[in-house]
Amino acid sequence: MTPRDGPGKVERYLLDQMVKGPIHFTLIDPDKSPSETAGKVAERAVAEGSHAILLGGSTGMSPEKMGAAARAVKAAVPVPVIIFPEGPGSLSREADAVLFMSLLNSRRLDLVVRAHAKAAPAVRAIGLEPIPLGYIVIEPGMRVGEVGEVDVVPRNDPAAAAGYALAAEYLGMRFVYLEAGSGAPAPVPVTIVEAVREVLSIPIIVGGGIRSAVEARALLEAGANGLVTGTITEEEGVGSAFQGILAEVRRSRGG
Ligand code: 1GP
Repeated sequence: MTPRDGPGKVERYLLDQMVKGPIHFTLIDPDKSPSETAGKVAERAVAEGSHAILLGGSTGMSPEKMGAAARAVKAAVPVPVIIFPEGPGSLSREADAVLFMSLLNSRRLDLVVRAHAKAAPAVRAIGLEPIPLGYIVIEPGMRVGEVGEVDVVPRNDPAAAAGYALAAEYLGMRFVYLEAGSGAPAPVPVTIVEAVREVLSIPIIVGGGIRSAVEARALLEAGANGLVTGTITEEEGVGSAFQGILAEVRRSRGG
């Protein structure tokens, strides 16, 4: 056995940033934003203070498409480029890391662990940094809730969310992601973020349906360590709503 070195470079960057205050991830879908657009969106998002770029979102991603997007984003910005996978087809050595995530409340065993057993050797072979993460889908869940055959955590059941999150921490996962689903009409309820914060010592990332500064502030005050937005830049680019959300993140960081 060779002892591992612990968290990799990207994970250490995220944790170092999170110690200073909450951070923001810009999610870009390489299917909707071809590489040139992806590079431009990333550049403008990072200029507003976004801390990392997540690449992912659609089903049927190819390593070529992911690779082209990762290359374009890396050429445009100095922050980490992290794959938010929908399956093994999302993996590309051009990115810096991959959210190595288990969809904890899925009824599909492959999404809880089996796809991971197939993907792990490839992740190792191409030298992608895996970031161990428990992914918990909260009502309504949108497309990931359907495709992922998820038993969504009801919006009025913070205890259920806290149970999944604590199980993730006890299983050794190093981040928890609370997901309302891309394009959700409302983000994860603050009561759920508060309940998870209460029991967890690892960072909480929250995404899905965050469209305004008011929503961002409420989630940050509830204890989110990271916010993810995707739809907003797809629909409006880096406009006033995005800037408002980033202003809240900066404010929470004391800047
Ligand atoms: C989706 O949580 C992310 O996985 C982002 O959601 O597209 O609603 O911002 P939005």
